[in-house]
Amino acid sequence: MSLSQFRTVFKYEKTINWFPGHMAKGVKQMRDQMRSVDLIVETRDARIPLSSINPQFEQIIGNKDRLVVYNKVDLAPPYVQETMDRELQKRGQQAIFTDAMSDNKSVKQILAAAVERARVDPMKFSQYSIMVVGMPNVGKSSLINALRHIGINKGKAASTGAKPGVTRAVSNRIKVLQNPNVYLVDTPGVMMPYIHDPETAIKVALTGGMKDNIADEIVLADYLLFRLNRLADTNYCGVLGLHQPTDDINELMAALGRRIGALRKGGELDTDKTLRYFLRTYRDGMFGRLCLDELDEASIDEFYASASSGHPQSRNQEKKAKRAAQRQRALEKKNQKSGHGQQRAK
Ligand SMILES: Nc1nc2c(ncn2[C@@H]2O[C@H](COP(=O)(O)OP(=O)(O)OP(=O)(O)O)[C@@H](O)[C@H]2O)c(=O)[nH]1
Ligand SMILES: [Mg+2]
Repeated sequence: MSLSQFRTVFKYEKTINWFPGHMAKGVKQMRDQMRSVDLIVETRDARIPLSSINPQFEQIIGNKDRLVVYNKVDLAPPYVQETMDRELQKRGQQAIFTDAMSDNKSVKQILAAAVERARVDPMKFSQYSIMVVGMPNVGKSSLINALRHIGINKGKAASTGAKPGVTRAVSNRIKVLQNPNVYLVDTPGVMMPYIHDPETAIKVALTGGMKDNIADEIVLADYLLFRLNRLADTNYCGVLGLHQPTDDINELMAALGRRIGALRKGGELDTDKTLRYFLRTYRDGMFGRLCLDELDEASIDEFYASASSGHPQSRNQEKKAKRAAQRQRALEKKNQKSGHGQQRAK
């Protein structure tokens, strides 16, 4: 079968949501501290430039001065920068594109933007405060560490990790520059309380914004395969040692499992191990620089129109999801009290 005969739509109806207690608490802390902050650095993931926009931040940030940072540009194709720069400018927002791990020059632009703003107001020169917000795992804490290293040559001040939900609460002020004195506040990654579109949730989970056990790993893998084929990017065959592209995730798993030796006793395929290998290979950027969102003008306009409409048709579902999140938090509390913390749905 050739690529032209492969699926053109991904059929998946189930919504995936993740809004644990520390996020609700984090939102409250952010709101409480908003007054004392001069600038919000809203961080997004360049691999999903639209799906990593959390509309909840619009309410939290309000009219506060904002800088949009697209991080992980090293994993995204260059056209993301060009397109989103243009689209954000149209909407009166300033965007910076960074690689927090290995490109100091890109990160330095955040300091330059802060210095420019702090110089305008002598009152702000002695203390300019920035709050870094964004969805889980987009690289907020890594950016803060990189800024501190660049600005005052000091070591790591914020915990980072490859899993979402590493930062659990709003941090104390972290100094990143002297004269003007610039301080940053780290915040926990915050997911939308309810994700209306199942495909958006899959993209967020695939890029590491949700724990893998919240989403169904086989669905993530199947979606990834669907996307790679849609992009006509068959690079994955070479990387995984497959003879030809396939549209069937089970076929891919079987071939890959055999190739990496992920077999249980009796020669049965170890699906979990094979799935993890496939997802990790993607997340490490081994399939190349990929964007999971459609970035043609019509799709972007549709995204913004739908975000501003507030999805009225889904209000009931949203209420239901909120109640489910409340129940989940109550259960978490109960488990913690009875010493079964490890069973929490994180
Ligand atoms: N390739 C790449 N990886 C990055 C970049 N920035 C951060 N990371 C990695 O992404 C993962 C998440 O980074 P964190 O800084 O912990 O992300 P966070 O947004 O603070 O996450 P939470 O605290 O869980 O919300 C880590 O494994 C980082 O090494 C980047 O620009 N490029
Ligand atoms: Mg963090």
